[in-house]
Amino acid sequence: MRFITFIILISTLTIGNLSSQTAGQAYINAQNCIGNDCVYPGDANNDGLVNRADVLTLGWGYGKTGPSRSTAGINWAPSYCPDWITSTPDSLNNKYLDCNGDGTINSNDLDAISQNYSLSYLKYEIVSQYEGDLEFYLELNTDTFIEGDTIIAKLMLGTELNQAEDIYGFSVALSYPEHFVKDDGVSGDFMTSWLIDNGEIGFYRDFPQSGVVEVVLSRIDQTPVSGYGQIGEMYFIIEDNLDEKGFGDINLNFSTGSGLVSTTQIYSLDVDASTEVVISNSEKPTVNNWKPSDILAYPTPFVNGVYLDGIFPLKEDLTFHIYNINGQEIKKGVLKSNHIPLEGLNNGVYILTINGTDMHHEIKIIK
Ligand SMILES: [Ca+2]
Ligand SMILES: [Ca+2]
Repeated sequence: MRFITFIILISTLTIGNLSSQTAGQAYINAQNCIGNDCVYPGDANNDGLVNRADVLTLGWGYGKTGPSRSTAGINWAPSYCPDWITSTPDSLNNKYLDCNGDGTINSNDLDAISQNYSLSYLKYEIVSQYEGDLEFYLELNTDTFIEGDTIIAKLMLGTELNQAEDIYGFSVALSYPEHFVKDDGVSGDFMTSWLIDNGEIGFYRDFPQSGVVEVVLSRIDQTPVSGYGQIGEMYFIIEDNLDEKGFGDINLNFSTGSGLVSTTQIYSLDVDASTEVVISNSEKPTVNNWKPSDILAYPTPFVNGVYLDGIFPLKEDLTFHIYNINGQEIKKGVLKSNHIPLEGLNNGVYILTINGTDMHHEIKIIK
């Protein structure tokens, strides 16, 4: 017979009154923990790995409060926290969701996830497969780009005929052609989204070496929603000197894989959407071969003027005219830089025209 003796040494724990769980209450002498009870800062779903599933999990407990462990900090180390009185829909204690340990679950907890992203300890559970029918696809702003342009990839979830039902959060890994995207050239915006209202949990993590960006969006009101269309958009700035990469049209692929969907639990999801763009490096734009899509005026709406993109360097003198919606000319001049000052205009819609020897281009601008 063999005897195995487990000896567990526990330092003296001085734990506060567990029945009064208020935000901001620190358990200064309670830093030790055992096994599954330990909180790792950023591992919101307590599966042993910090990744985008933790961002989705955060959304479930958003706004909830409980005992803090604020003396523990957010560095990757286990720390003790008494159980909170609240749990997630799939019965995980909310103490794990308070990633920075300040006693409140909110967007500040993304800092701990971001700092500890990809760190793990040995404990990773397989996520079960989503059985529903969920359509996801990418929509690019145009299919041809030149160097220095920004590609906008709209993330589209659900279609009019096949709406996404009862969704609380969504994540996808998006592959992009890293050799043609500038370093630090990836960013995102989640303010236009049927899935999330205010962008508080809109998160992305870029892996520029491998050309993958992981995108996560989660609601924060404990209420799943149904809908279809845009849930967010990602921006990719194309390298501004493609000469080194050779001339000619190059087909570039944007594709997705490895999704996660959050309902009342987190499921893995097969996502297979890809779309192709052409980067043209054979034909630099000149005044003679502009396409309407080359010329952009921004911002819209503008405040004190607009900037132009896509027509410089100028090959000839160009004039501009501004008309109001009734066709009356408001201003005109010679284009000297990429900025047209437009102070003092009333709010409304205007038409900007740019004129050269054999071109006439109109852009609608809004103040
Ligand atoms: Ca985790
Ligand atoms: Ca927190």
